[in-house]
Amino acid sequence: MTKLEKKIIFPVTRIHNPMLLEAWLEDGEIKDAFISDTLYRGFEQILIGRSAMDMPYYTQRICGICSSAHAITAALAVEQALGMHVPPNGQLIRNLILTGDFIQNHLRHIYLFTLPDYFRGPDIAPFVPHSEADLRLSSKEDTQMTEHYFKALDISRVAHAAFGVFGGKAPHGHGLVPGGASMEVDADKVNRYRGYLIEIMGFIDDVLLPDITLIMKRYPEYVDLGKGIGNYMSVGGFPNPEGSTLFPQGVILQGKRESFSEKHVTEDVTSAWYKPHGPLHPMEEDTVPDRSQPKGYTWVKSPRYRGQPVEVGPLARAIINKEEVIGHGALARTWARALETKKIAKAALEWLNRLEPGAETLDTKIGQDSGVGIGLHEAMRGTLGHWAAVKNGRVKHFQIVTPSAINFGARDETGTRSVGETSLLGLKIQSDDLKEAGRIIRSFDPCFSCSVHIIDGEKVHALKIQV
Ligand code: NFE
Ligand code: MG
Repeated sequence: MTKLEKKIIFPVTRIHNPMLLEAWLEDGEIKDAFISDTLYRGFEQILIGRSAMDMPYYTQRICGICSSAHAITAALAVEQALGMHVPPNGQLIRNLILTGDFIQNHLRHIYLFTLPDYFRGPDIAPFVPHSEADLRLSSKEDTQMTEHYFKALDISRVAHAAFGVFGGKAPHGHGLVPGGASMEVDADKVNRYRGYLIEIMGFIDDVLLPDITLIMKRYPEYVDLGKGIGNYMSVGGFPNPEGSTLFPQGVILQGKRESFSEKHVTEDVTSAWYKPHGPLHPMEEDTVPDRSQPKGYTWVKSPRYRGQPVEVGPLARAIINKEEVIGHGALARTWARALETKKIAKAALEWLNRLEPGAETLDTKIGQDSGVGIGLHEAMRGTLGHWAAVKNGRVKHFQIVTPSAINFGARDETGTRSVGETSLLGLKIQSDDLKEAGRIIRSFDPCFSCSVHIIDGEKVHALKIQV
């Protein structure tokens, strides 16, 4: 029998962050994979006892790249708990804040974190040292992709500026609060936002979509390599004032569609470093760290929907929305993310046109000072949920389930792997640095994010640094 060989990528992504992949290979094929978050943060405990009205501000600090997704989700939870209502203008402004944040996220993810796996940058920072494995673009295309990499940085900054028009600043804006949006609408803000959006839309059509098309042409097998398990979920998002939403809500389990109910969401901690409990609804569970758990290998819990792992993100949203998708693997996710960028930008132009200068954006009236609220909104990487109990205006219980936890949580009490771990099984590895696995994991846009070196887990020394 061949001995399994252990290989580690750490960290996996190209922003800061503590995501680790432990892959077990036999004859160059991944037989098993463990994905671990090596950092404990404890946000859910930090929130206890604080003013519910501050939740959009606190929870945004969970992350620098999906901050407004936490703001909206926390605001929804608090509004439900306290009986608050958002005026139509406030709803539109929130969508516009989120739009800026989604677009900067999608552009940065695609250009800064994904594409460097597929093209050769120049011999300057941040492209050196780089992996030479399996690069298929011509040198002219490499040069063009490098130019687009830097242009994408510029345009993602423009998207942040759009976020800032109604958010006050980015990331961690001030403009999205329980009851609506704190900024008023005037012609100057609308015009500034529109200018940013038009510049972004030009980049999407002229650069982003052709670039991903080229990558799919050169790496066709990656459109389907790294498939999930056929379970998809979206809780919806970007509501219009009359109630329809740009993003759909729904679930597909083993090919069958059903409507979403938050009652079916559970988390267990069998393989995570927490005080043990079986599958529990977020209103029932706690978060008690315990690094000594024998089966633990990560700080990420195991979110499940009706006991099953699901995939979330732009590809899941497209599938739930019955849009045609190009495949189900790594580059299909990236293509869905690119198309979604265009879809949101287009919708934002309409939201902008519907804003009413001078009309109310915020309603601070509260119905009661205690209650329970569930905020659900799609974030950049997929489904985000905040479950809150509020007593006398203060947070009594707060549980957050993030998209990266859903895609990459620990294996559960039945030993079932997340979609992220499963997507690597059977993958053939030819590179020294597990580039094939990196391409697949990064296609989910994991937010254990960040940089750049690969280590050998046995000898624990750096093998390679790549950007
Ligand atoms: Ni830090 Fe986030 C998103 C949330 S975590 S990026 O999108 O919520 O997956
Ligand atoms: Mg949580």
